[in-house]
Amino acid sequence: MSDITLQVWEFELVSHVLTLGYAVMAAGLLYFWLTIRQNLPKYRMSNVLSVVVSISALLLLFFQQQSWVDSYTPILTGGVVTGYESIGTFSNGFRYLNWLIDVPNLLTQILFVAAISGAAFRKYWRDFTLYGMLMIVTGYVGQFYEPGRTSGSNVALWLAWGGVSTIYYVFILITMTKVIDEGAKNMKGSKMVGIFKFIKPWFYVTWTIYPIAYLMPALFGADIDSVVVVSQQVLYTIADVTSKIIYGIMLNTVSTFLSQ
Ligand code: RET
Repeated sequence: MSDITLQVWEFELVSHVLTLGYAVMAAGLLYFWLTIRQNLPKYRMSNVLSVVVSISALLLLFFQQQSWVDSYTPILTGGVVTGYESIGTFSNGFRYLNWLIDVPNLLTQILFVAAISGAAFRKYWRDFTLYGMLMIVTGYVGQFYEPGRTSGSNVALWLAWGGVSTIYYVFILITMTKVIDEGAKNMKGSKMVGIFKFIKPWFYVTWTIYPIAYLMPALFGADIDSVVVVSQQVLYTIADVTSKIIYGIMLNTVSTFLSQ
């Protein structure tokens, strides 16, 4: 990325948000692990997948925070820190690779709680994995062309790869809608249907934060500046907490209740 100067609060905000992010992942990890036995064996795989997702995100956010701190150096004016200047490359590339693990797991875990099995399970699992991986890999390629990078930036290619990625994202939304409708039918009459159905709008909103963060350079002008970098980190972290941990808590609440 090009040279960026951050205000002190901007540098600190991102550092704090990333730290909060990995602390939440650690808490989530323990919660999903410790509550696993409150679920019937047929639901437990959902908790196992939440544990896998939490640990991979915990590591990612931890290293993302370290990389953030290493990528900026304080600007001193008369011995006082008045801002931060970029010295290294801080990129979101690691995040995309983390999603490669987490996205298929997040999509698969709901199949256990929705009580989908047999051939239907295999079909949904295959579609989720395929669309998820293609969405991320094409988005990963696209982010190399993000406007404002010192080299390689190309707006047309950035939008084109982002557009291809969005097609797979729409397939995921359609498949998830079917899964939630089917799962709600399977638990008809239970008090948990309301929470389970609420996962649908929750999923739409929290997952859509990711493409919005991708588009930040378009919303704030082509030059990468501090607003883009800072807002991306804050948005991605909010999306991580809501799409992994809060989603997992909703699924765990439903499956624990259904296990009684
Ligand atoms: C990209 C590229 C631009 C277009 C779209 C994207 C969608 C990303 C999504 C990511 C979800 C990630 C999750 C991670 C959890 O660990 C790749 C930003 C549509 C939806 C849920």
